[in-house]
Amino acid sequence: MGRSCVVLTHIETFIHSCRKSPTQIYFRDSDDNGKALEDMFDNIHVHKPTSVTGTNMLSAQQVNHFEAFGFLLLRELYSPEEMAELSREVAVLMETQPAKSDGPDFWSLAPFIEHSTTLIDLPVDDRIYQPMEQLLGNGFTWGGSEGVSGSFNETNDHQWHSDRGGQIDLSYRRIKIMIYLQSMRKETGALRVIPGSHHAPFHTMLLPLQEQKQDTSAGVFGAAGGDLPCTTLEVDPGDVVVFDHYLFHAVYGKQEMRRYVALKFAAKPETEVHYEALRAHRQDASTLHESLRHSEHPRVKGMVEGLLHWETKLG
Ligand SMILES: O=C(O)CCC(=O)C(=O)O
Repeated sequence: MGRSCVVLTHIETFIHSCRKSPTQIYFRDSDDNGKALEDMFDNIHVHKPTSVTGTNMLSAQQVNHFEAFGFLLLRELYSPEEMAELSREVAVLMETQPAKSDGPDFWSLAPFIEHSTTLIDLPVDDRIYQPMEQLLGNGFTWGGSEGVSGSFNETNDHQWHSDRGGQIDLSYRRIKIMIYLQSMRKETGALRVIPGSHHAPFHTMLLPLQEQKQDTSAGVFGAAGGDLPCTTLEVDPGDVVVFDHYLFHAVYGKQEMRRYVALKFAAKPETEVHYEALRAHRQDASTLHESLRHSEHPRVKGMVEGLLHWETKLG
């Protein structure tokens, strides 16, 4: 029997259909009502809403938060079932794709989701696409993906850094999304961020951290990296972290089983300088996977056309 998806405003409208077939419900009402429905009917699964509008658009407050602090933590964006499926597919890719491996316990591949017929849908799904359109604007572009397992160093940390450190003068917004497959807390590998460090004056003051040695932070600020003031984005599977690529971030206490999928996006490249900035990080058209380059999906086409335009123009 097929599964139906019902968006609800009134309880009466769906009870009949629930009796007939397994039903997934996207509920706009309170969590209490959703729970009561699950209790009443075996074949109902209630999804918590990601926004009160019934869409995946960020609220004005979330947009303000991103602008001011440079990050968002979106809770329970994916259901446990979706995360189980995602984890399975990630594991398959990790077993079958040759990767850059810096050690027995480290595995990484970029591009990553481009190798999967299911994971490739992540960026066009409303839950990712709509927030990216809000934060990056029309014509935003695909910036590639990564799959990572384990730690690239023996200290199981990633010292403070910005992925686009020193390029702040470009004011060219680029975003990274982290989908972690394990729960993480402050001392066990959760991503730490320095709120507001994507703003030019603050960013510039932190640039000495870019050296990323074990004693860099102590040398610059008199405090070990693990003791710098920050916000820790503790996550459980299903949560999603969104951060500005200029933001300073770090990780301490990575655990043995630690995996994530990263999705990257950028604002529409308006100038040659923007495109060259993408090229410097292998986010230009030359790295576009064939399945994206030739996709007929309107959202994918929109996300690659800026790159293809500059490729034609500049080679
Ligand atoms: O391992 C993580 O959670 C963050 C990775 C990171 O800092 C980076 O890719 O720049």
